[in-house]
Amino acid sequence: MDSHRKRPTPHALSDQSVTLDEHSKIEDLSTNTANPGEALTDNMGHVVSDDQNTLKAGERGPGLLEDFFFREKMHHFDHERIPERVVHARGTGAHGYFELTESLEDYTHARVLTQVGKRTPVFVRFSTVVGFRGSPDTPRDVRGFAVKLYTEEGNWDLVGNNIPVFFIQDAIKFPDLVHAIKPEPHNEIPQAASAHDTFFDFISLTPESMHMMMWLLSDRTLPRAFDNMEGFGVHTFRLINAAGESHFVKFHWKPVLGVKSLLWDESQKIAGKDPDFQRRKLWETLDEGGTLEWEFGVQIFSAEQAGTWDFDILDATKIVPEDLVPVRRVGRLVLNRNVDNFFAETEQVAFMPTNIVPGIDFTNDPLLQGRTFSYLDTQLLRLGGPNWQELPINRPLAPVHNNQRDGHMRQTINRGRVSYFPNRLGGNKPTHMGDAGFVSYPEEVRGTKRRARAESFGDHYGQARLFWNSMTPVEKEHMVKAWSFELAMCEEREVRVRMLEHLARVNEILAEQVAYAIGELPQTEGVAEPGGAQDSADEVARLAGAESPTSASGGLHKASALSMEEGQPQSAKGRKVAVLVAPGVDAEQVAQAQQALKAAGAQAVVIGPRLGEIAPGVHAEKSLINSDPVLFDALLIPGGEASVRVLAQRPEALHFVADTYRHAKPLAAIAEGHALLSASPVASGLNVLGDTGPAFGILKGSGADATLTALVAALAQHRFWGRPQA
Ligand code: HDE
Repeated sequence: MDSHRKRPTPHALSDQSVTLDEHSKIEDLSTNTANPGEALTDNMGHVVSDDQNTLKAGERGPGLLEDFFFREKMHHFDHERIPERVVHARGTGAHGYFELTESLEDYTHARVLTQVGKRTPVFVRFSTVVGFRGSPDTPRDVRGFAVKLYTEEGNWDLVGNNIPVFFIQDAIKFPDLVHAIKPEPHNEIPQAASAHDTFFDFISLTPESMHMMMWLLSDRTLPRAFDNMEGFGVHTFRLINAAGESHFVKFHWKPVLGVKSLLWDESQKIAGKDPDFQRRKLWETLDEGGTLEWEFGVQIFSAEQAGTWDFDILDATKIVPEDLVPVRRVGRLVLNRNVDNFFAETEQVAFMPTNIVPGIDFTNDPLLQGRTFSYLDTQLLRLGGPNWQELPINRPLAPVHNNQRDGHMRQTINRGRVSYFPNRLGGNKPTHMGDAGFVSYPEEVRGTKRRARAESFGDHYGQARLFWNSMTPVEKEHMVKAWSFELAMCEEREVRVRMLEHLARVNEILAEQVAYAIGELPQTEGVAEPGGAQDSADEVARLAGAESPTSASGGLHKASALSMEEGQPQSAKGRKVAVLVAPGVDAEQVAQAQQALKAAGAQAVVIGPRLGEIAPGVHAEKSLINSDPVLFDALLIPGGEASVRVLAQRPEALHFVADTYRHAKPLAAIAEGHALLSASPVASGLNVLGDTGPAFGILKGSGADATLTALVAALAQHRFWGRPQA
């Protein structure tokens, strides 16, 4: 631990001090919000008489140039678009607050990390990376998790992802990576997908990406909802305390509802059935008064500790396993408010890793160093000029005083004649605060100028193996399928074969199964037929033992907190259950289901053959025509003989049973409802409809109460793997 000058008491900052609470940013934004109002006006406040007809010389005559109402309206419309983000174009934002529950004052003097109980306003934007602004929410992709904290000491942006590592070690490779993964430039295909030649061509020549690739092709990149994913600051940062001592830190967001994923088949179907799936979920939750919540965690370690590990903490392709440094949970993030206007807030918000506050600092991670340039640079193009910091969503709550002036669309009206320093005319204000301001950690740096990569960055496979070893057999099987899908989509055999060589260096069984799936291996005994059973017992058993020796992993063979199946919180909260009804349905059972699920924080969505009243007191809010099993977490079929008879005649209802079954989600049927399960070709004939059913999440009860209790528990369990397939 290095010790440097003690930080002075910031008495000189007293005129700079602000006191904030969780509502401060919303109050600040409200000075710019506008309501519809009464009379229609143009932008200059002139009341408009008729906005539907242009001014013409005679009813059938030519338009007149003097029609300033028309020209202004059309001019504004013509300029409504701004460039979308070059990456992370598709995103969704929300407001909330950050609350510290445990002080980190031993490690940092940042007020936001030392004032326990303080609620700091935040704006968070979740995003996919590759797709265009209008692309669906659910492709296989890394998710951005960008948090802007409007702290008393200025904005702190923690611009992270839902994966703790990155593809490359040095920022200079970022444009290549992004060019390779974006749609191919000659035909702009494919949209929002990594499964194509240019991406895997690049990856096959960039072995440092193999750890990240294991995460990318795991279920981590198919999050069910925003609050079912973790967030990571990725890089190692520094914390500096009041005594000037430095520690290293990794930042984490842990979802209270646990990390949960969709299946690949669901993700693909949802992209068509509801491209706004996650955006809508967030919107509806907050609109109904709900919240999304994460715990804030830190892994803090010293330079001495880091010196004992066989990987470099400046290498963004490596994690610090939680078994080496446990995550201390010291705060929480709560999202509780939708935006008022998507463009003004979510689209115009500008995140920058360089927005940090005193007490936090960068490290020499060469990826982070490059990011410190790119984000500032990109805002100029996207937001059009140097005054984008003044946009309501971007401006800090901490006061701003400096000598910067003018530029496009300047909002601030700076008083006085002084816009330089030093000055006598303005009493030398605003003043430099010396050590009471942001001071970079005075790390001693020495070296020969070189374009080089440190040797300590040289192990590209060790942590990829650690990740693979840490997966459950089912997770491994999903990864085999994901790799098989992605490589099968590559048309160039050379690319596929090069990738197999890298896979073999991670794990031979993984490589062998993928090789078989993409036709690079003849039928061999012991290799399961891919694409058959969802989780064929053979394949799963074989993968259970498929492990590899690790390196660059701090001596660990497996690491905790990597699997999404183990150690995650389980909760029925936020889950949506499809309740299939038709005339004659047992209305009381429907009401009981609505109540029981609501009490568990879940939601029953009544789906009928058509919308409206289906039986006394039973209203269908969705119909078989505009709903689909992939949009729900479970299926419930209430009793009522006539109802079930109608449903059994509808292919959509049978499809509900089939897909819910195939996707390993809970299926519950009460009394006569059992008949719909038996009517489905998928489940009929399989012994899961008997005694073994509950183990597979097939819940058949004669009464509502017991079935609903079992359903709530099954929802929390999320998936039931290993169901026999017809
Ligand atoms: Fe970004 N990244 N990035 N990135 N990134 C952008 O900035 C960049 C990286 C991340 O919701 C851009 O304003 C470089 C890692 C998020 O508005 C751009 C490198 C991580 C968002 C940019 C990286 C991220 C961005 C595009 C390699 C996780 C969306 C628009 C050195 C720690 C923020 C913009 C939002 C956005 C550059 C790598 C996270 C071009 C050069 C690693 C969440 O500036």
